[in-house]
Amino acid sequence: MTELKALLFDVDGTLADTERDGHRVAFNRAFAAAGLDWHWDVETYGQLLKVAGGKERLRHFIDTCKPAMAEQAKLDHYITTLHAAKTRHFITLLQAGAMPLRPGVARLLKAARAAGLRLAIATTSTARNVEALLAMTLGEQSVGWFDVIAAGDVVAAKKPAPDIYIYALQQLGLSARECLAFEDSDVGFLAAGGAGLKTIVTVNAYTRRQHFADNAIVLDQLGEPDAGFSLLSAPAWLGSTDASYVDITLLKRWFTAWPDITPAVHPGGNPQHCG
Ligand code: XBP
Ligand code: MG
Repeated sequence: MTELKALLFDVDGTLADTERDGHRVAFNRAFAAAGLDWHWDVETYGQLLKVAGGKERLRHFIDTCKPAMAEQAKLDHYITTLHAAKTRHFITLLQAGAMPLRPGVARLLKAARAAGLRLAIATTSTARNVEALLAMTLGEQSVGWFDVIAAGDVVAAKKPAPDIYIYALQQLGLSARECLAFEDSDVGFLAAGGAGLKTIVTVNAYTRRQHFADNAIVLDQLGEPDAGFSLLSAPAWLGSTDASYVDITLLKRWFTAWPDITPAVHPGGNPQHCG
């Protein structure tokens, strides 16, 4: 019987609801500071989220909506500089307390540590953003709770490619069969599944209507003892559950019953928008 040894967490949308009022606002503030008349409203940003990675998202936006700029020399350098400014704005928003952890996250992380489970991060965002979020919400020492923080450009291929999860597993020295992953989006679910990871999805306003494979456990949140989750989608093997919040006992029960998964494949393609 394979033993559960580690939990791998996505960050944006999973640990905290960081996209609509965090990253999106930070992008818009960086655009304004750069003298650009670009503004990503909530709906447009929701479309752009199909492209993981802030720099990749900027490049996609320019290629599809700002063709005159797309031919600009040193565009990659321009994007990198604009993205660095955006990250500074994001950190400022974090430090103002704009992005608390989602329900159940702090409780589950602490319970996992108490149960001797290892913790890792697998995110498209930057390590700097992750460390700032953890320090702001759980204290500086919480960065050390994670054996691995696999973030951003440490891999070339961003989610939905599985590379960031494969890298995190390699750094942990564990196989996917010994772990569980937590994600919020179809892009992230495909990345984790592509690495062979059984994945629990906690959706949010941007991802609630996305489609997840039939083998996904989809919740509206991890829940708390006094505020339970809603089970939005579950594989047949899960049957009925009287649980109302995700704790280590429930995770181990699901992990033991979970049939081995076949890696999911992303259908490919990027969204059109230019709102
Ligand atoms: C979601 C992403 C990130 C953020 C923006 O990351 O795709 O790109 O939207 O952060 P996660 P950066 O994998 O944690 O869901 O601008 O730092 O990329
Ligand atoms: Mg995410």
